[in-house]
Amino acid sequence: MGIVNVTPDSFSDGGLFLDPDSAVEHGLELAAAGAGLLDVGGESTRPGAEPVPEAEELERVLPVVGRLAAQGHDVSIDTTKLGVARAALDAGAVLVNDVSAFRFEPALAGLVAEREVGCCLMHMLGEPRTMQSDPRYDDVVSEVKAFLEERLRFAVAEGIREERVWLDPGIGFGKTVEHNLELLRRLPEIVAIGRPVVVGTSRKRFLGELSGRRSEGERLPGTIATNVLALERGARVFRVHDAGPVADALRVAAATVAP
Ligand code: PMM
Repeated sequence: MGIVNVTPDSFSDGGLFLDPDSAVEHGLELAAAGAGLLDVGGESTRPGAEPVPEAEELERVLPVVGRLAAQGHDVSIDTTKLGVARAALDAGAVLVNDVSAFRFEPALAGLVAEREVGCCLMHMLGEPRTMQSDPRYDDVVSEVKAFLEERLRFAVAEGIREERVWLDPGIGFGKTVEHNLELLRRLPEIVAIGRPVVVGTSRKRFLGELSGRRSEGERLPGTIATNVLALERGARVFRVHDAGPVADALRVAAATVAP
């Protein structure tokens, strides 16, 4: 899953692909480098980020989704908003990536059911504005797992076929470095839910803290290490900025993992 952030303020690539032409070009590069799904987002979810009005988010993402889908690429829409998801599906997106797992707009589940598309449901503690202020858990893995199981039940109750649901522990979303590491170490417990698991470690701050790499662009080795280990522990979808190098690493790693 290649990341196409059409935002002025995402933590590692904010502002780089804000105009549709450069976002589309970037999406095409990610696809050529090995991304099988292009994740287009118009609202930053970095810690402390303020929500973006729906009209603005639509203006950012719609032309990009439409053009990438029209060129035959599978596109997911990274949004928590019903109106944005609906317009993106109309424009050809095939999956809704909702970092709130239908908590912010429960009616999104009905839309996904009705359109018979896929969805990715992610764990986040609270909301982006406040999630990193002293996150606490008794046992982060059991709590994230229980949350994802509950959201999966909700999705199915709303009419979404279970086979269409991916689950994501939400690395960095209301988690300390140690919480992220615990989730990655015990990823098989999340995989045991029985749905494809998505991981998003790409360039994230905890990699910087572990490696001493302050600049996001220097965190590719940490990104590769965590994605390869996540693959070995059962993850099946890898949300990344650097599709080429990560795809190479995953291809080689996959060849050494028992099928
Ligand atoms: N991370 C970000 C945004 N969307 N979606 C999923 N499913 N999983 C993630 O880990 C995730 C996400 C934040 O990263 P970005 O600002 O680089 O897109």
